[in-house]
Amino acid sequence: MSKFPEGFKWGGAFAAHQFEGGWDQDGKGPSVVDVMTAGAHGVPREITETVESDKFYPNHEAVDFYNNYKNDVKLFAEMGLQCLRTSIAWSRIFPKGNESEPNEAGLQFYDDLFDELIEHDIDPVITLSHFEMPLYIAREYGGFKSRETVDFFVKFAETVFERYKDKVKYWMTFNEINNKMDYSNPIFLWTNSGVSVEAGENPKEVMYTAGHHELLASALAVAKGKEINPEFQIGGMVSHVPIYPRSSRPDDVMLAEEYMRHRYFFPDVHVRGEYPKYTLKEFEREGLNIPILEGDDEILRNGIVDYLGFSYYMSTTVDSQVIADNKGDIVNGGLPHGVDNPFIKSSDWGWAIDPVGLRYALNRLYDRYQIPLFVVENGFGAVDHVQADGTIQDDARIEYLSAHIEEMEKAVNYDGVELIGYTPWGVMDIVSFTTGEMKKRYGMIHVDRDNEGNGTMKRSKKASFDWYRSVIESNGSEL
Ligand code: BGP
Repeated sequence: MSKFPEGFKWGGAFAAHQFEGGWDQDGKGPSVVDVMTAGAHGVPREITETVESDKFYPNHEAVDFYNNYKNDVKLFAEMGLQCLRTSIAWSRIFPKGNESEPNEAGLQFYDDLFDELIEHDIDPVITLSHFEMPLYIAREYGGFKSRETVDFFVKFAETVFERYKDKVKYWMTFNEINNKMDYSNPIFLWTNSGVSVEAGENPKEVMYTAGHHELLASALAVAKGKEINPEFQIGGMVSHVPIYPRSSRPDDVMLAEEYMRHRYFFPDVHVRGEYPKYTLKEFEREGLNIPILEGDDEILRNGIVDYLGFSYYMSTTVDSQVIADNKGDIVNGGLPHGVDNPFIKSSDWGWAIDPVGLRYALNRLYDRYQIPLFVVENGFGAVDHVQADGTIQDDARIEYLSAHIEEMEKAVNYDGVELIGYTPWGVMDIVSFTTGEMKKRYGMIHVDRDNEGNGTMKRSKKASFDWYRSVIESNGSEL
């Protein structure tokens, strides 16, 4: 018995910079992540001025998908993937970002990759920008602080829409466009928008300025894409971390609600084509000066998305009392200063494991937007142990994923949520985004590569590989 609707898409998700490697191959320019060093437990990644020879940059080689894609696609096909979400590295196509002509070798790589996928009955699902802005634009123009970057992005979008119009149907504009709401962490503004906050600048104003430009860029790209191929389905993509009140104390409930606006602002504009009232009030209240020009409202209205893709890894919990005691500022940073939820366990990286939260997220988002949803990231980042015989028994990952799929099934069949598909994160081990480590693994395919860049890059199947294949084969009924 099939548990999911016919045509439901089972797949896997990646980002170019986390698995391709080949950072300077075939004319690719450096991107914002190419100057990010590796982190480790408790040691944040560093953004360096240029590439320094005595430092290790894990994304430079990543897991070398760029040179191995044919073999990897074979494995994805064996796993039964029906779609593969990845991004087109912007700086492969426009190495500096402001050229008048694209880099043909970069375009050819994605032509070859998409052909290979299609030949194996795997549909490419493409994110235009997944933390891969050309470094030059970030350094010379201040990334999305500047309105000129909108034009650079739209040109890039138009180029790839035109080139792959017969190969790709599902697109997303910006990956996790809303995670820069946590602007107190420089990594999010840098990777999301190519932006650094300079002395004397108001970080929140900088964040909303970059955000406004990205929302315009997204809307213009949607409109352009529809002109190029009306069959395109172009979505927004957000990170969704539901925020629970710690108690039934009305202040806790209201606090959670207010925090949730930080998650909702970007998708509200993507889907409704206009700024929500609560944000306009915030601008007014705090005297924020955001360069919204005449005509921008029309651009936003004309570029609303067809569906909403989102990542779901965890929930978080807030307590109004804790905030009051710490004199915490609820508008400083988008992600709340969460407190422990006694009903939920966490991963080794402190990410709350909450499958019911996925059903809750699907319901909240569907109630709010009434458009199809796509779970384009979900997964369990963990340390894997290779046994003496080379096998990896990743039962905790299987347990995590099956519990989330079960809740997703309830959202579809019981709650009536319209869901396009499910692409768990990093079905093959890749570089972790937040930590830059290889130690934090999501894959069902193991890659022999360590935190320092040692290893043979050999691929091998974990226990979850066969498990996921049978989930797909049975359309979600064998978990
Ligand atoms: C999301 C990003 C991904 C990604 C994932 C897991 O925020 O879209 O790029 O890597 O989180 O995060 P991490 O790799 O840090 O565990």
